Order: sequence, then C-alpha cells, then structure tokens
Amino acid sequence: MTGHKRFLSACRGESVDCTPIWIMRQAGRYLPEYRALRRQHSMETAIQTPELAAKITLLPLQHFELDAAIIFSDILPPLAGMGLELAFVPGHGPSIANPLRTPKAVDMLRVPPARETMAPTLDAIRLVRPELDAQGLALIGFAGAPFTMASYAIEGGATRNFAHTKQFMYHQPAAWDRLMIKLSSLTIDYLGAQIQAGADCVQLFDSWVGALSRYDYERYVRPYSHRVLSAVESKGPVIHFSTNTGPYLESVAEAGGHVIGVDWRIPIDEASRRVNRPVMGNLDPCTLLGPWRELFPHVRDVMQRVAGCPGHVFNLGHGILPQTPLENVKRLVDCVHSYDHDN
Ligand code: 1CP
Repeated sequence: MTGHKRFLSACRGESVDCTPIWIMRQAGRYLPEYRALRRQHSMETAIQTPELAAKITLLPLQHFELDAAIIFSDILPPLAGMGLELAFVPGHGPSIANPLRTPKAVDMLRVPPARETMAPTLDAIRLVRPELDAQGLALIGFAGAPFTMASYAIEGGATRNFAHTKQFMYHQPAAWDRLMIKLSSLTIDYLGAQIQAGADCVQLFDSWVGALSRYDYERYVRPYSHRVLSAVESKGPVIHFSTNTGPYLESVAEAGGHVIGVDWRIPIDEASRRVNRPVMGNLDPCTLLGPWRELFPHVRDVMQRVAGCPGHVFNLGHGILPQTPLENVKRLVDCVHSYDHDN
C-alpha cells in the first residue's frame, strides 16, 4: 500500500496493511533544516512564498517514512485577510495588534474569498502535489476551528484562561454569533479551496476549545463547528482535532468529522468507543523526549489499545516539541509501521 492509500483508507475505517502515521507540526522547529530556513526568512515570508512553503512541507519526508504531509502554513493568516493586524513575533509567538473587543469591530471584519487572501498557501498545495504523487503520499490541508480562531482574534495572542474570549461570549452573545458565522463562512471556503487545490484531506484544529465547559461548548461553539464540518465533509475526508475535550468527547464528535483527533489525556480505545468512528492520536509529545526504552511502552500501549478499533491514524496528541531528537521520531515511525499486533 502507498502511504496515500494507507492514510485515506484508515480515515474511512477501511482495512490497512499497517497503521499510517503523520506528526502534528512535523514541518516545524525540531528540524535543523527548518531552523536554518527560518534564520533566513521570517514566518510571514515562509508562509507567503509558495516555493518556500512547499519546500518546508517536504522537509520531514526526507527524514522519516511518514504517510502524509501537512501543508506548511498556520491557522492564523486568514485572520489577517479579515482585517486583523497579525504578526509572528520572534521568540514570542503570534500577536494581533488590534484584537476584537467590540460588536462594531466584529461588523467591520471582512470575509474575503480564500483564493484572494490565502493564494500563496493554495499555490504551495499545487506545488507539492506532483512531488507527493511521485512519492505516493497524502497531503493534508488545515484551518483553525471557529472557537480557536475567535480566541486569538479576541485575546490578541496566547492566553491562559481565555477571559476576554469568554467575557465577549457572555456579554455580547449576538455579536459572538455574528463573529462565529463570519469565521465559519471563511473556513468553509478556505478548506474547500484547499481540497480543490489538491489536498486529499483537511484537518480542523480546535486546539483550545477544551477550555470550555460542556454547556458553553454546546451553547456557543458546537453549532458553528458543525456548520463548517457538515459543509466540508461532502468534499473530502475531514479530521476534527481538539485537546482537553475528554469530558464531552461525544459532543465534539456530534459536531462532525470523519476522524476524531484526541490528545493523550484520554485512552485512545475509550475515545474510539465513545465517538464510534476512526480516531487519530494520541502519544504525549513529551514521551519523545525520553529514551526509547521508556518511549516504546507508550507506543505499544496506544497500539494495543486500538487493536480491533475501526480506523486509526497514529499521531501525537498535540504538536511535536522543538527539542525532540530526530532519532526518536525515526524509531517511532518505523515502529508504528512494523508493529505486529500478534506479538
Ligand atoms: O518558526 C517559528 O518559530 C514559528 C513556529 C510556528 C510553526 C512552525 C508557528 C507559529 N506556526 C507554525 C506552523 C504550523 N502551525 C503548522 C504547520 C504544519 C505542521 O504541522 O507541520 C500548523 C498545522 C500550525 C497550526 C497552528 N498554529 C495551531 C493548531 C495546532 C496546535 O499546535 O494546536 C495553532 C494553535 C497555531 C498558532 C500558533 N502559530 C505559531 C505558534 C507558536 C502558535 C501557538 C501560539 C500559542 O501558544 O497560542
């Protein structure tokens, strides 16, 4: 089986010759070649130059026999197209100079078509497609889910407690609704455009939604995630990823997605049972910082738990850490591919 077929079959819950694997943030800072490129080019330039983004997308495939590539970009650039002043501040992370704090600011936001504002990422997808076809590998496109995007738009950057976001949600429910409609419309268009440009599958990242209670998730977020997922599901396979949502994972699955991505806080067999469809995950990225003798039992635990479950894509429970030794990633990928469930 090619990686392309193995990955897409697992997403559909069909049988595979071995478990497919890709790694969240696989095109990032743990790779020496990536760090070297980033010394020469800003994050903005890397994302907005299709040839550079294409090159970075392919970097991890030179090291590891992964089954899929994820296009190099970020979840936040679509916010810039809406009118938010986004910058990736070296040593600090993403920052928005004019965070959304009022209903009027929500009404000023534009919802431009992705082919206008995200053209470099769509071009990067078209550039890597022939190379991935030659290697028999799948390509994953992605976008941030409405809540995770709203949290950056309102907080203006990373946050511990999402206080501004929740305050806006509670104080301005009508403006929150208009914001989430705008974000979901933008995301439906963007994910569709990525599939049209050549992505085989798309992942919706709701990285921070686990900060919400079940009640708030269902009241303020799920209708909009559902709006995105139901619109995109007919166009291609969709992975719906979140962290910290173990307490209400059924509710997350109800929003949609052919595959549900989970972090390490929930045993993957429990996740599989509760969502009743293929799952992605769920090794703790920190386990890759340990020696193989400690790492291997964690890998084996995931593999033993999902044995017999319908559809599994191996991944970490969240992004790979910059200090991860490449040797451990290589051993992980090879171990997952050669894993024999009978022994
Ligand atoms: O080079 C650098 O120093 C920048 C670090 C970096 C990288 C490598 C950022 C800034 N973004 C990215 C690339 C990126 N981001 C990808 C590329 C493809 C791949 O996975 O290899 C993807 C899929 C993302 C998605 C992303 N960006 C998410 C969702 C996934 C997750 O990890 O939860 C989030 C939350 C972001 C925001 C973001 N962008 C960058 C940083 C450091 C952050 C997190 C900031 C925070 O802590 O809130």
